[in-house]
Amino acid sequence: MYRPLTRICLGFLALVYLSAAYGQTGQEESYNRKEFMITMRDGIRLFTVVFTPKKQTEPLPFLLLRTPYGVSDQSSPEKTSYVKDMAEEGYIFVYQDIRGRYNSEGTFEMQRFSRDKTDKKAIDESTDTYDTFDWLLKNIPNNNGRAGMYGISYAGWTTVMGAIDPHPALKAVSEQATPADMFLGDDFHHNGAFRLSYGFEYAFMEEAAKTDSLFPFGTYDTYDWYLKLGPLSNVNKKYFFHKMPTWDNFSNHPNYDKFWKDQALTKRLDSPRVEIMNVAGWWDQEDFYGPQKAYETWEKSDHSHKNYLVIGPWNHGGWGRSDGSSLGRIKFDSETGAYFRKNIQAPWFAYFLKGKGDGQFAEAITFQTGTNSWKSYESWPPQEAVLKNIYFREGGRLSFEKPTDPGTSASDQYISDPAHPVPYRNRPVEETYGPGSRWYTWLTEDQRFVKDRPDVLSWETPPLAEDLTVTGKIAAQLFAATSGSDADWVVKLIDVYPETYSKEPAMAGYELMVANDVFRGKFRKSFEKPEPVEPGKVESYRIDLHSLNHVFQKGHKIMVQIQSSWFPIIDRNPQTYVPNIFEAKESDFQKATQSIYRSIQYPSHLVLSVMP
Ligand code: PG9
Repeated sequence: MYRPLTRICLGFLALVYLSAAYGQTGQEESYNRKEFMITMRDGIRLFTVVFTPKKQTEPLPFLLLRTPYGVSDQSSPEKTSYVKDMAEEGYIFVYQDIRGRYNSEGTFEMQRFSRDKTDKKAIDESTDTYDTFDWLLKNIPNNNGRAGMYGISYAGWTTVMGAIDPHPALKAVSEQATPADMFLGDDFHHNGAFRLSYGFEYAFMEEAAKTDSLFPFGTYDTYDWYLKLGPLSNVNKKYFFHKMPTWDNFSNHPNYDKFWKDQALTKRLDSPRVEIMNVAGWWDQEDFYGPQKAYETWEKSDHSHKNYLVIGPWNHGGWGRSDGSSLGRIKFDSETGAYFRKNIQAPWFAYFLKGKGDGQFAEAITFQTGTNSWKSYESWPPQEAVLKNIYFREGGRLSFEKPTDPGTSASDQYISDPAHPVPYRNRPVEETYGPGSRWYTWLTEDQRFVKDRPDVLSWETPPLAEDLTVTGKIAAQLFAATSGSDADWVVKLIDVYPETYSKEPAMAGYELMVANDVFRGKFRKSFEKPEPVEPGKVESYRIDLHSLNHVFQKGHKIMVQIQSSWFPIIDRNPQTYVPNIFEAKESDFQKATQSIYRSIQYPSHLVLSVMP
């Protein structure tokens, strides 16, 4: 979730109220604030806050953000780091509560489906956006007839919804961390594996009430709570009682069926109708897949060059809220968030909405980690990258040389026990959005915390003799067997810092995950029609690790880790095939022996896009 302001702390709200007129600095604000209830075509009214510059000298464009997280305490644009640079330039900033949330009327529907266009009375997020612009153009004076939209995550997704069926005034949008597919790669599932802690807590947060609320765990380390929960069917039996529609949708749609496909962006996007800047973060813990998929999908029919991509070294929404000079313990040598806001986001909107500047924007700008530098590309992924396989070898080695063992049995094993799942981050696993939560930086955590677990396998190269630049798509090709009839495979690509690291001695030996994902075995042939895994049979698993722009520097090592649980972000696979894990029984959860093969016949490897 990305919210410009956190609402959990009531004392903070009081402060916001007091500072509404004068801002936190005590200086008078340079924007006027007005609230409106804007009527949609079906009579439902949406709560909207409009900020106009106090000293407006020319007609200005609108910049609209639509969110489920509440806009009434939105501070003045020039005091909001996310849009401060644009506020100085002058826009009419508009914030709106979407249908059914906070002060808006109507019913909230999680990622509302697109309307049936044959029904003239039907509504969806696109019509709500359209009706809002229609009203704004007529009722907010001194506008220049042009509009933009932007927003992170849910507000990135509402931005996409505004752009697929745009009002004629809408000229440019920046979707940032939009989810694209909730079964394949974003908040709720990855490759069919259910994101338990996120799905459970988010469904409660959005659907228990009209305003956000945290689930009352009563346990600080939610790892224990989720383990004691037992089978997922206990959620409705003990806590939700079928009152959270999103949870019921998870349970009723365990496979990639029409529900997920109709919701996915690949089904909803055609050619770009307005200028679009897609923005993603390399360590986005929620929607890393989405913006890349949105860019890729639009790119297929981007005949008039309207589609752009930016990826930086950020967590979910990090480009909006922080200076971006570091994430967790990882430093980037410059203020990457501030750079994005000032030198990418602001000029981009200024050109398309105000006609300022030369309009020379690179197709793709991605931050290269390792060297810590911004790079521009004419296409993404860059065409000059060459695919290179890096193989799992005997003795825990990782090598560009293929395995030489002819046997079919050359493999490494571990036992995966659903009663002792591998934590996805160092415990305590605080409630996702709870006090003191380290959710926001977990993807950058030092992976040494699990390295010595017997159910986590690692393979690594010797220290590199020279830099290796990986830019573009990457994937894992596993050949694996299980003694059970279903299994999860978690793959992590890790940059291991040198044992002596003079640049930052405390980072010596740090194991930084630079790519990862999980794959639920029963979907290996089809996400629509899962099939049990045959116990003991070596199966092929192709696992998309998305993309990367990272330099493994000379003296660093490349490591791959494999494990079969990542708890509680991913629910425990029972390791016994069940058609619907939401209906699994306690007795379905069984230990299994997992084998990862590394032979001539079954050469497990990662496919890297290496720059020549
Ligand atoms: N990741 C959040 C979300 C977006 C869309 C649907 C469900 C969750 C968010 O940050 O808004």
